[in-house]
Amino acid sequence: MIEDLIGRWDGEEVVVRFDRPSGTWMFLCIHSTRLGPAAGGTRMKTYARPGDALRDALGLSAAMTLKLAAVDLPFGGGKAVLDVPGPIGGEDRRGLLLRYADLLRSLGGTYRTGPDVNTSPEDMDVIAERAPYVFCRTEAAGGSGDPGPHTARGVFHGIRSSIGYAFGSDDLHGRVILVQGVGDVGAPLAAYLAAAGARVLISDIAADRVTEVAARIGAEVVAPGEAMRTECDVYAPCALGGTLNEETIPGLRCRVVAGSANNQLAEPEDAERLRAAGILYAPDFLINAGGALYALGLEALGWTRERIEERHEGIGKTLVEIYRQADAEGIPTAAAAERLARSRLDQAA
Ligand code: PPY
Repeated sequence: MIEDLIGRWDGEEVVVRFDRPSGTWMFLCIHSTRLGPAAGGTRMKTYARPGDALRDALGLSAAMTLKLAAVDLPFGGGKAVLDVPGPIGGEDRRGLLLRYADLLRSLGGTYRTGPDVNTSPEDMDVIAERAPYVFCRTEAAGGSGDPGPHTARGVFHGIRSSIGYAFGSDDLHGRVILVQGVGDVGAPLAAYLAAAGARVLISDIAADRVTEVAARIGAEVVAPGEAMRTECDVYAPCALGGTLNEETIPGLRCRVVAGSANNQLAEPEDAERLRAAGILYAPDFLINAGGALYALGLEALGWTRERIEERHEGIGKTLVEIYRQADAEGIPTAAAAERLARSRLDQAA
């Protein structure tokens, strides 16, 4: 299984460690350093089998390469997955993170990390005790803090531009937008959309969270099992990836798919399935680059907040260029966005 997974992957390096004290498999995937050191978050999650964690890390690292190239950042793509046997907190979590930090330090800066699903700026503070290659520490510790709301900002601009392209006006008043997953990115996104006048529908498997967000921003709640079949203008997947597949795409009742989740397509063919269904798809690795623009811009490139907001607006502008190219050539939007990213990678070669 491992040889198949890594054999089919086109990245540079995989580092595997089994952490005996916690029973955690660590997979650090350095997909590309062509544009600069590999950057991407560290995900903590429990998988059925370690091979599933490796598959996730390999795919997520490749998406980081496309993301950072698509928005022209001088970084390559990487991702790490910590496949924990179950929820881990307190001193056990701290011990795991410190041992992970030792491994990260041993790579000498080839891979630089940050938060992802189930890791926080506080976790980054712990890692930074032992390794210098960490973005998004807490602001109290001198880092850029939680990138989630900034990813949401980029997605917000991306949704507005996508609506403008699909409907001829980017006014959000009266537009129905379904945000699936109201966590670290989905909740601030839903708030931005509601403030701009959209009618926001939200769903989440965590009932307490969805109730709280709905009351706070004035959104309507949709049952998790209904989300993908609900009629709306925009479906915004903001939870885990893979929701767009052969089974779900025919049931979609939206004009646009534009959300923050990484690796939304279960397989590459789903890009063509969306196109054939007349659904405008905002390529995930482009629309969700706002967190990377924020963290790397602020911490590595010395950008001001104004410059970051401009780059977040730029995500929307780039999407429209991609849509025009894809329509003119009759190709999926994901193919057009990949071509943009690959042209930057080829230039650097
Ligand atoms: C992502 O966009 O999925 C990231 O992992 C963003 C990121 C990039 C670099 C450091 C931390 C997080």
